[in-house]
Amino acid sequence: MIDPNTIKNKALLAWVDGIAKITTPDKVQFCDGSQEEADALFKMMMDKGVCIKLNEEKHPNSYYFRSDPRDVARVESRTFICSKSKRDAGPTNNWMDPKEMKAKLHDLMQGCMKGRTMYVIPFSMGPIGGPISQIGVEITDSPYVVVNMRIMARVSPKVLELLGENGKFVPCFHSVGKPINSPEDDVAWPCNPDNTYIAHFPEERLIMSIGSGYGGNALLGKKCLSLRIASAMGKDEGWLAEHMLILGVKEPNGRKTYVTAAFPSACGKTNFAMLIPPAEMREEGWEVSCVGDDIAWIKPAADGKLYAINPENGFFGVAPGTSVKTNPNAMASCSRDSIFTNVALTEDGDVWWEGMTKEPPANLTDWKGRKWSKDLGEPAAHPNSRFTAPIRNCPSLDENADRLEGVPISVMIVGGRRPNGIPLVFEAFNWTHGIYLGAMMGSELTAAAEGTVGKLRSDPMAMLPFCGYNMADYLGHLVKMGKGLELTPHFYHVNWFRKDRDGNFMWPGFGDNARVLAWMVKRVHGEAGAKETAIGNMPSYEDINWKGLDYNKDDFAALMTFDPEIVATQPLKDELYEQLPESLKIERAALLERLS
Ligand code: OXD
Ligand code: MN
Repeated sequence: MIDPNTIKNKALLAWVDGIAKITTPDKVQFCDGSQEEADALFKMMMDKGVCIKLNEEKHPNSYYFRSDPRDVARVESRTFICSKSKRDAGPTNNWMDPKEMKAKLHDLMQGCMKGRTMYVIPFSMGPIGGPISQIGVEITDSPYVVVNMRIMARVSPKVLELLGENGKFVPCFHSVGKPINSPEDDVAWPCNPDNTYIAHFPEERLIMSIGSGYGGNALLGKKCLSLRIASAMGKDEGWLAEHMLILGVKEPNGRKTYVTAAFPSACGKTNFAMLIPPAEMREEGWEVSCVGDDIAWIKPAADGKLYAINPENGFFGVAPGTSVKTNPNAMASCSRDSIFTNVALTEDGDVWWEGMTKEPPANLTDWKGRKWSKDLGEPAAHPNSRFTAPIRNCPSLDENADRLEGVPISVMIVGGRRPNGIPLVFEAFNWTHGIYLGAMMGSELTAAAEGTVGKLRSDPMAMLPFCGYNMADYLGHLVKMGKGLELTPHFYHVNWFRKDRDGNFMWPGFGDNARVLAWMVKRVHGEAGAKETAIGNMPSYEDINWKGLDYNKDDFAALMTFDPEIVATQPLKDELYEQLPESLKIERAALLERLS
């Protein structure tokens, strides 16, 4: 706990005071992010039946939460960009006039924290004091948010020291929107689904979220600050906030190359970020290390290269499908000091989810708190159930993950879930062509996203739900960012999810994706071949390291074909396409010409 009398930043104190007057909490607590503080909060929540401490032997220092079944995921339909002009929010965002939104929120905020504690969380996205890092302060009435934020961000009194008297921070207001007017209101997972708003004011660098306590709706450092607000900052200040993982590839000769990759939600970003190369490649000396699994902040440095940091300090990973087989590093990351939300509970006080083991253990309690059996016809863990795990637990954490200046980026990857017509990998001819590929990205929807399962959704740079301003202007900013660089990263499009006629995946994926990474890295250093095609440069069979994988030449040839009709499809909304920068329209014309 921080003594408010020690806080020098007047703007912060005035903001907290103003919010407290409107929301009328019982008390205000300034958080220091310490273990003692978290222990006290967990104890308070356990005493109230809000969470369960997991079996200390199986998952030390870890806790289990179940949400209200109406509050289980990000709600894109309730997420708004409130720029002064509608045009600046663009054709892909929900927009509301800032004055109108504030008036609406102001009504909902009246007394909304009654009976609750208001927590004030000073945090840094990125290493504290780093040149790419940013400071935020979240106000919340959810102790669950406090204990998650201390894993996902750097919460520390040092942040306030750095702020000093006049330092700037991004104010992040959050409330579950459920005042305690009578004892019945004091439920385990308070929320207000009928009045949920996740509002962003990019011009003011302000976030206001009310009504939901789950994930990106409530942990405001993540999608709200690190993508929506940061993308708007980046546009004004000449940097990039991307929905990208960051990893390092070490070759047998010891050379290290850093890679970022943008994939839409539910495309295995965490798995790719924590990839372990096949044993035969490891024996040769290949290593992959993790810098981050979701977000990259990227800035040009004085040497004319792009440098990236992971603004986060933890993983908020989708649990189902994660196992010691698919992602041992993720399993190790959440093996202790973690929080689990909406997974299933075993009879000995441990967690389980679909895909963790082939057979579910006996006597599970499901995410809704029911005795679970297969006959229920529903999964025991919610498909969007999560682990919140400290990044320091990741066995493959990169040695430079905490470097203030970030790591130099030589490769950028985009891709999605494409069952048909798109090859495993191809290389863009140049930066602008790469951004074009990112702009035209699409992915098949799975249950984790809102929408129809199996439908292809256009998702430019995987930023569709995360761009804090006009998507067309954002794509233009990306093109521009390549201009002044001494060295632009090589750009690639990948597809791990191609299926054959019988619906089977054609590529093993997971660790074997290291074979694709190895080719990319060699390309960057001018040491691997490629043949030019209409859509980009592609590896031949001989260009790939096949040690330990029996994958024949014909299968590879089939995997690398493309369907010109699918490639030529323009998936963007007409309104967005119209607003695109001319350079991307020229890329499109050139592609159509090459295909004809
Ligand atoms: C996430 C997402 O949770 O992209 O990271 O939806
Ligand atoms: Mn994400």
